[in-house]
Amino acid sequence: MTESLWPDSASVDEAAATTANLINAVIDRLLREPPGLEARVYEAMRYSALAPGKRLRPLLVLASARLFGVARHSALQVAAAIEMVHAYSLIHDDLPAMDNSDLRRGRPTCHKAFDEATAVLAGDGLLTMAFEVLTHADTHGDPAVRCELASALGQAAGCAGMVGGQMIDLIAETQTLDIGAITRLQRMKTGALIAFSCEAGAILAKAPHELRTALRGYAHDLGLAFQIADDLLDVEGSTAETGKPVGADAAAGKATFVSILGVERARAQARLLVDQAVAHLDLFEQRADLLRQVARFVVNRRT
Ligand code: GRG
Repeated sequence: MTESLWPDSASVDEAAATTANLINAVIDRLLREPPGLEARVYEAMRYSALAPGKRLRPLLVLASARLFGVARHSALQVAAAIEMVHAYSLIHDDLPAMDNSDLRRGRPTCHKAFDEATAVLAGDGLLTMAFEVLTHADTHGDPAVRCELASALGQAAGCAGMVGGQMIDLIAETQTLDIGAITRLQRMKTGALIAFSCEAGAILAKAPHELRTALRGYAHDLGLAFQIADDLLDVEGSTAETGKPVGADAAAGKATFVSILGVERARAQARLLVDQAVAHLDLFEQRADLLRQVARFVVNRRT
């Protein structure tokens, strides 16, 4: 059971450290390099997926799965699959055709360490493997649950979610968006995968509708708070803290929550969203304390 992953009294830092170790071990196992020439794409996938990151999405999966006593192996497989999708999105986002970024997670980006074609393939490999993992019989005994996981991830990562949001983001480089359009963009680009991470435990547990709705409400507010924190870090953070170039949004002339609201109002909005996110968890009483802590961590983070 997921209960045994960390003690009830674990702080968010302890739970995050445990999550990182466990998820890295699962990804390491899933991405074992084969002997053939295709080993190069595995090497690039490992380079990006195992690079040091917060593992926020896996932490959300494990914390939500724990609410329902989901089997540890199922939760870890799903958490690893989501982290692989996240790693794919970062690889493709950094490509010259998109953000053209040289630094990610404190290291040269995948296309710099390898080459552009290999980076495209590494992203493709991670995305497709995530679905292979979710639909593997080993992940959950019930085929309907596996099907629902794959369908929900497809919606979150695809054109109705992350890919669609990224498309709008690219358009935002040449077209000014208002706050409503930016909110929708961010909800799709980063919020959808965060929402799936929070709901995955409920899907695995076949949890009742009202509990899933509560988690969705939490995730919705958390996703926007996360994005505002990211925008604030782009203005106030340093490359040493974030492991990626800062000031990129302003340099690209992109409207963000911070450019529209200003630093103070954006910070206040992020705090308000966290309070709202936490309020959605009342139904779970003290069992959701870790998710409450994660919400606070998301807006106070410096990385
Ligand atoms: C290429 C389809 C496609 C999508 C890319 C997620 C994304 C869409 C782009 C990433 C660009 C970016 C910096 C978005 C802001 C929010 C975000 C996803 C930050 C990175 O996530 P963290 O902070 O990173 O969780 P770590 O490295 O800690 O995992």
